[in-house]
Amino acid sequence: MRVRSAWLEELELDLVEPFETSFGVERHRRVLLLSLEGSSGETGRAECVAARDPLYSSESVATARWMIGEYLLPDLLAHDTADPAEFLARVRYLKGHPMAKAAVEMALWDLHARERRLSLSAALGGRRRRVEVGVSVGIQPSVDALVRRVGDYLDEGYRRIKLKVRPGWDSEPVGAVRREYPDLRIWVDANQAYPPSAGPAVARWAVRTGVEQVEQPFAERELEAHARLNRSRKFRVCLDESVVDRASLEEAVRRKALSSLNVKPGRVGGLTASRELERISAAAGIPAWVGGMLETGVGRAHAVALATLANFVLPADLSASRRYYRSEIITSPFELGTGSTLAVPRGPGIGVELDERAVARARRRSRTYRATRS
Ligand code: OSB
Ligand code: MG
Repeated sequence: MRVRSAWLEELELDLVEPFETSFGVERHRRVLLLSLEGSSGETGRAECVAARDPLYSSESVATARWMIGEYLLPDLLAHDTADPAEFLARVRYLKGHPMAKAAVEMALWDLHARERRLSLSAALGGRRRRVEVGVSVGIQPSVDALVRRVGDYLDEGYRRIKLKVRPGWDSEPVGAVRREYPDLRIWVDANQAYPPSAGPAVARWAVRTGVEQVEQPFAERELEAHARLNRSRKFRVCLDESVVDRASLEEAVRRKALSSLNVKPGRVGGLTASRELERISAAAGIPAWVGGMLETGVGRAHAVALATLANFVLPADLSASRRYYRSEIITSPFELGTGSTLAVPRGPGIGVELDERAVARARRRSRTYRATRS
């Protein structure tokens, strides 16, 4: 592949409602949207999942814009690149910044698949035509509001609900949802908010309220605390932030710190890394699922394609477009289908096209980069 030019746009999009987690509230998202035009005339796209502030991870929109613009695109535009893996190998000397690298790598996957007239799912080796999904519900102003919100999502057809929790917002709201919906599959996600000493209390309310899975209750490095909680075996312990690459997953497996794995392609450095994590989790007998970072339709299309791989057996955090933004930036928004599923786009690459008017309305800055070699 030869990338002839690239453009990096920064969009501002309003969420349909605030999304509150243990680390903060998001009302809008700044999204970096990257387009790579190949000498073939095809264009590959991806978005960067970094948020405006470094609360969920150390990266931010500003650090990703800098990394992509100052290092990754100049490298890409100065070389021919056989495939995304070759690009990754070339930028390995640059430390860290997996979200920035993922944006470029994923746009290359889209371009590569489009040039080969393959859907991204097929290019990755995926099999499913629909992927099962759930919905992630933020912390609400009151327990009543939460129960109502969950009810609305169930009416829309979601069958698995993930509740964001933190100390002070856990056993009571989760218990209230359980009382209202005795058979519901309830997962919880704390985004590292509990100290290891809270493990026994977390286990007690999780069992009492019939929680199926507890995601990332403790800090990223607290593998031992996760392993201790995982011994209860009455619910799965899922790792999200703790797994950043192959080595961290292998260590977590060795220490029995997880019984479920959340793979977010935009967080772990892209689709090549995600596929590797899928393979390792499969070999270890650990069920995996694809997580979300409030992506637009572009990032959602990448994630949906990834979720067609064999070991993504648990429902993904990839909901319908209307759950996220007031205005979607793709022409065919994702809709929830029967059995709480999203259809996998069949067209070349990520299989979705930009709604240029919506992008123009959301655009706050934009920069073009051109090939430097002859
Ligand atoms: O921890 O899974 C998380 C969103 C932003 C940052 C972290 C997380 C999330 C979600 C959103 O839970 C899931 C989605 O995109 O639907
Ligand atoms: Mg999470």
